[in-house]
Amino acid sequence: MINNKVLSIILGGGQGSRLHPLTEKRSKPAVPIAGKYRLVDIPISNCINADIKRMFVLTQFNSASLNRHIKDTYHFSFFSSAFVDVLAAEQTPENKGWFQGTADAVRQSMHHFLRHDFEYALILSGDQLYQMDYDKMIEAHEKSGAEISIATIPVNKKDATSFGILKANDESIVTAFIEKPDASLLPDWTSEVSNEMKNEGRNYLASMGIYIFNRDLLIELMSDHSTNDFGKEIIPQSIEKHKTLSYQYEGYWTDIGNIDSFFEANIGLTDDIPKFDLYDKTKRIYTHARMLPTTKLAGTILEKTIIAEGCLISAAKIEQSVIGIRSRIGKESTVIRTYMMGSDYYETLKEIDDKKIKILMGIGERCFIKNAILDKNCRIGDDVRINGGSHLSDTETETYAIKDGIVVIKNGATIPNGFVI
Ligand code: ADQ
Ligand code: ADP
Repeated sequence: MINNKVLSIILGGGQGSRLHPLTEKRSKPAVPIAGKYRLVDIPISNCINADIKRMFVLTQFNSASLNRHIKDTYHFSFFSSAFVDVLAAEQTPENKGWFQGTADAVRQSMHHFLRHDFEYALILSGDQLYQMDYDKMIEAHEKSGAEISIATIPVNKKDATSFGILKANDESIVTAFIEKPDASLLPDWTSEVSNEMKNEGRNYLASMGIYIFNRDLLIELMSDHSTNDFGKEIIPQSIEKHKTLSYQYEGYWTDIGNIDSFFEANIGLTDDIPKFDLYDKTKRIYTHARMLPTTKLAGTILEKTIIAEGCLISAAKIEQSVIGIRSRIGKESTVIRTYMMGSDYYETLKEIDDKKIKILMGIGERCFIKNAILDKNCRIGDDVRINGGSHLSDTETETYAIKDGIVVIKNGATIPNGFVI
């Protein structure tokens, strides 16, 4: 079977802080999405759905929540060769402990990969929301006789400057590549695309940062220590020397590497027909099976909202929001366009009755919360008003940050009664 030839390498995030403050206490793959999942569940589930069952997750540091999540979620049979292993940057005398870039992350971990039999390395990003059949890409790679394949997607002019843009010939072989071109260069980089894409103004072929490398070529490329990054160095330097296939994809795919795109991707799940389909049983997204009780609601008007398991909700109204596991929301509160990640545990009735906890986990009573992300285990007091939007400028305090008008309440932060943002 083709997929036994594949080893998957998931790039779990660099030193970059684009998702800060969500990555303040955890590594990027562990960031919670869609109310009950973690970012890393997306590429892992896509691999499992394609029957690729050997995966490495490369991360800058081994956060407790990432390890616990992987250990508690992905159990494979004792008789299976399947595994998900987390590899963190290791500090050595020559290396100060960070991966210098995506290629450096792969290079430093090569000795782990080479212990396994594989013909193709499938390199994936850890911060994208999409459901893709990797098997079809692997088949196309094998059939073309290419040494490298890049998954590509048509994008519009506005987005083109944030991606690697390429050109391909009639056989879909890549003939030119430029990483994140300056807007002034764009006129030279348009491609022939389908009428549907043309009508949407998507005339540029972008790299999705998803690559297949033949094993021998990857070993050769990684032995050159002068390169640190796939997009900036390896891909542009390779296309002339090694046959590189553009595998075009036109389904839903979005980069969720910054607060704004992360927020919109989550809120997008509340659309009538979300572009990312969590309800397609042929493309399941897996996560930790927590055995939580059902959600209990009392007197709440709900409009376009998704609510995960184990919540206790007495809010007045929740609109266009994603409410994560074990969330508690008090009476007469209103929550609009908000991603509440939920809590890692419940406070016991005894703790609550003893009045030892001044502000309970979750959202208190009579609050108004709009355009916000509430990280896990937050404590929002009573009568709190958080009104995110473009009228707010970027700022950061000990308990919250504002980025692009979105108010992010930090993990475990307490917002006192009556506080206004
Ligand atoms: P970017 O997403 O800007 O562009 P990069 O920051 O290198 O590229 O991230 C790629 C993936 O690797 C992300 O998932 C990131 O979290 C992870 N990553 C980054 N540095 C890492 C490190 N040191 N260790 C481990 N993981 C790391 C890339 C390509 C573009 C392409 C876009 C598509 O360079 O050509 O268009 O992806 O999103
Ligand atoms: P997830 O997959 O999101 O980590 P879990 O349902 O596994 O979700 O819960 C998260 C973790 O929180 C569990 O490992 C649980 O042991 C831990 N936890 C439970 N009670 C507490 C507590 N009082 N304080 C901090 N963490 C706790």
